[in-house]
Amino acid sequence: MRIDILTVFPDMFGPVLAAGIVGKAIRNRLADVRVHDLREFTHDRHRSTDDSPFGGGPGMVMLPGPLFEAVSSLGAGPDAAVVALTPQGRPFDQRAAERLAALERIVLICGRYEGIDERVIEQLATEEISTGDYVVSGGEVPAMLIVDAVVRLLPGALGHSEEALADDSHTSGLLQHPQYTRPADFEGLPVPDVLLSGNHAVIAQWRRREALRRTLERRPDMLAEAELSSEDIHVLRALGWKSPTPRPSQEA
Ligand code: 9D3
Repeated sequence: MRIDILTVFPDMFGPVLAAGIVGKAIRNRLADVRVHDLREFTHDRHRSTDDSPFGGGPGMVMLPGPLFEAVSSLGAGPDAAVVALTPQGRPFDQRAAERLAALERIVLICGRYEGIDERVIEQLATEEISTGDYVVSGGEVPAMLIVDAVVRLLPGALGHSEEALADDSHTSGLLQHPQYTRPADFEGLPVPDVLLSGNHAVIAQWRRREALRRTLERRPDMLAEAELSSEDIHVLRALGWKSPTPRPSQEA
């Protein structure tokens, strides 16, 4: 897969693209990630990438010129996703990562300033994505997040032991249980006894219960979609879960 990133801060990406699973996938040529400085597609003396908004108001808006020229220069075909990263986009999730990972090419346009000229969104972008409901300074960190989530899904990107874990959390639909490693007593803080018992059935039962407990506590919304056994539902009810029942509709 090839990923092109358009940004006014190309220097932000180096270490992120070199480290860990993403770095390895790039070195192994599973992913070809290219970062492009938008200033290379300007022609004025100041190499401007932004200007004031028509209609007035605070802040600056990304110019369409450099973005149109940059996307044009990439020669991406009709199957490529051209993603504008903006706070107005659809929220990014694992399903979106899977969809993008199935493509041969994606282009990530990193928004900066108060926003991107809407003609870029309408004419150039095939979709608009936000990584979540918080404010960051631009689309660069969101782009890194998307590259990471997508590249690790490429066939061969994960090692065998990582692959074994890939069916976790967001695929099984529950949060992960707590993890512990040595020492069994860290400065008076013990590991739960059950994990030292060697009884794998009891350990599995404890972990499932902890996963259910945490999911109920932190992400009760996930329980509606999770694959739950009747034993799971028993445990959840004992923990105070009120399974959402369909509401009688008020329509005629
Ligand atoms: C004044 C209103 N602000 C919107 C909440 C303006 C604004 C904030 C932050 C405009 C741009 C930005 C920069 N952020 C992004 O470009 C961005 C982003 C984000 O802030 N959160 C989550 N995902 C993304 S993707 C791009």
